[in-house]
Amino acid sequence: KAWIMAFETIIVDIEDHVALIKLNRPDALNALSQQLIGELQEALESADANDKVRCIVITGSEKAFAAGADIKEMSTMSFAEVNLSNLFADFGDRIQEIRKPVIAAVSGYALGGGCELAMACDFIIASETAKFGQPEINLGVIAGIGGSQRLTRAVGKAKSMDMNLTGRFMDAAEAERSGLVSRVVPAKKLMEEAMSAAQKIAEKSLIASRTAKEAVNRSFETTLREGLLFERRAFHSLFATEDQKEGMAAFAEKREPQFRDR
Ligand code: CO8
Repeated sequence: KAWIMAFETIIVDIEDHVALIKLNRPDALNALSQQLIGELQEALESADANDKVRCIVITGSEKAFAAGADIKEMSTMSFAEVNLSNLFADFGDRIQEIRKPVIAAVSGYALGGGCELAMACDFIIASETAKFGQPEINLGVIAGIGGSQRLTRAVGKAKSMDMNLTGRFMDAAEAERSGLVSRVVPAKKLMEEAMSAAQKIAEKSLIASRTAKEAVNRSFETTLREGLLFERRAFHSLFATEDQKEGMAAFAEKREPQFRDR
C-alpha cells in the first residue's frame, strides 16, 4: 500500500478488488487544485495498472463531490499559465483513457470541474442530495473540461445550454430524468450502492468489462455503422478468451462462473 500513503488531497483504499478514491479537501468542498488533480491522476493510473484492482470508484464527501476547479488558485493565472498547464488541458481525456471501469459516486455539489470529473467517469450514481452544474459563466469563463461537450451528449442541447448559460444547478431527480446519472439513492445508501455496483463489475471478466467500456465509448466517437462494426469485431474477439468458455459453460451447468482474465 506504499503508493496509497503518499497522497495529501485524496484517500485511496483497495478492498475486494475495488479501488475507492475519496477526494479529501473538506475545507474547500474538494475544489480541484493542481495538486489534487495530479494526485487523482496518479492514483487512477496506479489503480489501472494494479492487478488487484478490477473496478474504480471516485467519491467526495457528503456535502460535495467537488465544487469545481480551485477558483482561488486559478484567479490570478495568466493566459500563458492556463494554456501551458497540462493538468487542466488533458485531465478529462486522461480519466477517460483509464481502461478499467470507473464509477462516480456523487453526493452534494458536483459543479464546474467537479461535474466534468463525474461525467468523465463511466457512469454516475447520485445521492438524493446531489447538485450538478456548470456555473463557470458566473465567473466570467466557460466550462473547460467537457462541460459543454460531455454534458450536451448526456442531456441534450436544451438542458446543456440552459445549464451552461444560466449557471443553474440540476438536482438529482432532474439529473436522473435527463440521463446524466444512472441511479439516485438516499444519501445514506450512496456508498453501499456504489460499492455494490463496483463489486458486481469486479466479478466479471476484466477482458469483457474493458471491452464493453471501450465499445460504449466508441459510440461517442464514430458513426453508427463504424460503431456496430467495432462492436461486432470486439464480440468475435472475446471468443478467443477462456472466460467466454467458462461463462457460457457455467450458465449451462447452472453454476457461478469463475473468471480468470484469460
Ligand atoms: N474553489 C476554491 N474554493 C472553493 C470552491 C472552488 N471551486 N468552492 C468552494 N470553495 C471554498 C469556499 O471558498 C469556502 O472556503 P472559505 O471557508 O475559506 O471561505 C469553502 O469552500 C466552503 O464554501 P462556501 O462557504 O461557499 O459553502 P456554501 O455552502 O456557502 O456554498 C457552493 C457552496 C454553492 C458550492 C459555493 O461554494 C460555490 O458556489 N462554489 C463555487 C462553485 C463554482 O463556481 N465552481 C466552478 C469553478 S470553475 C471550474 O470548475 C472550471 C473548470 C475548468 C478548468 C479547465 C481549464 C482548462
